[in-house]
Amino acid sequence: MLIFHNPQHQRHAGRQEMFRGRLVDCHEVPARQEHVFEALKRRGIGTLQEPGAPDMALLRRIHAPHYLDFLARAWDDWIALDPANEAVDVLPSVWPGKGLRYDVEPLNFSAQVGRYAFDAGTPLTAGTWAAALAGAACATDAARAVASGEARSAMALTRPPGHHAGADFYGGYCFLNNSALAAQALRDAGAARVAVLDVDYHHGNGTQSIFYERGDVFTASLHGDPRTEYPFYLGYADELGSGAGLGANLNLPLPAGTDFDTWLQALDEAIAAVRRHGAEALVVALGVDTFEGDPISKFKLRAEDYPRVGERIAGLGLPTIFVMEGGYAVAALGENVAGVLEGYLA
Ligand code: Q9C
Ligand code: ZN
Repeated sequence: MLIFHNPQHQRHAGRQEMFRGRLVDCHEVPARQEHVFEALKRRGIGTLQEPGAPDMALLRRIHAPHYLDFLARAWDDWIALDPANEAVDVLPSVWPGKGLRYDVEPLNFSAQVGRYAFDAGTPLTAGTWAAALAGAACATDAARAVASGEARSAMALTRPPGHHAGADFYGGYCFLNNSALAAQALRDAGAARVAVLDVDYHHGNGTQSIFYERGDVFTASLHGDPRTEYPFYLGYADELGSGAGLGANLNLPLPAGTDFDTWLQALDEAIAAVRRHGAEALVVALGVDTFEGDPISKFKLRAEDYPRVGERIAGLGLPTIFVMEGGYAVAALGENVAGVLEGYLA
């Protein structure tokens, strides 16, 4: 297994996120990737590799060019408003919701931020664009290494995560949709049908929305029931895809408190659906915020459960790309991610 790790990830280091009416320290921190990196190295899992340059043409097919332009200039625009802004990260405070216009780009910077960000929990920092781009390169290179036959499986070990980011929006700590980029790269390399299996605690709303009208990329997500869990406004079982994509989206919402036995039944259901779809390659959006010790999530998976997750995924027998998503029990991240990969490789 090739592991493409993001050498730029530390440049994205948000200071504060809005959480229940207060600014609190970010959950999505650089130490997350360091713990996974060290665990993989220590256990000798895979071959660690750095990514090449990002493929901007591929990025522009998954994300709207005007959105990418905004991300690229956002920090400079923020500092141009006031050099003292250096001390604060960019967070939105106003949005084009409820009867307001989404189709016009206001000149006001805060208004622009609100047009692209769907929550106030995702700080944009000085190095966010550089880190997100290198992360996208990890996902693309991982997909291409597997598609070319160089490796049977690969992992994109990156942060920031990606599955909440859509064609023209960010949120949920995500800016560029790494899993979607990997899926598109697999399609471009010749796989007629691919699947994205999202096992993060949170619904992969960005990935779902990117592929919602496409039949060639099957999206399946098991996650905390959005009636009570973030991202709240998407991820329900009646979202089946539309047009050519009708039947190519599967949501399996599960109640808070779900334990491994119940979760595993949902995983098996998603895996059976991936098989029925006829996918020739698989992207796993690998969040381990399903862990019982996760500070912002409510499932009950234990460390010893993760190898069995990897084993089940291996049972599909598909060329597979793992893409790092969430997981906020920072000290346990290494063991839990390593567990999935070891179970997969066993
Ligand atoms: N009161 C990922 O795992 N904050 N993103 C939730 C709930 C957002 C998680 C606050 C959680 C986003 C990639
Ligand atoms: Zn998550």
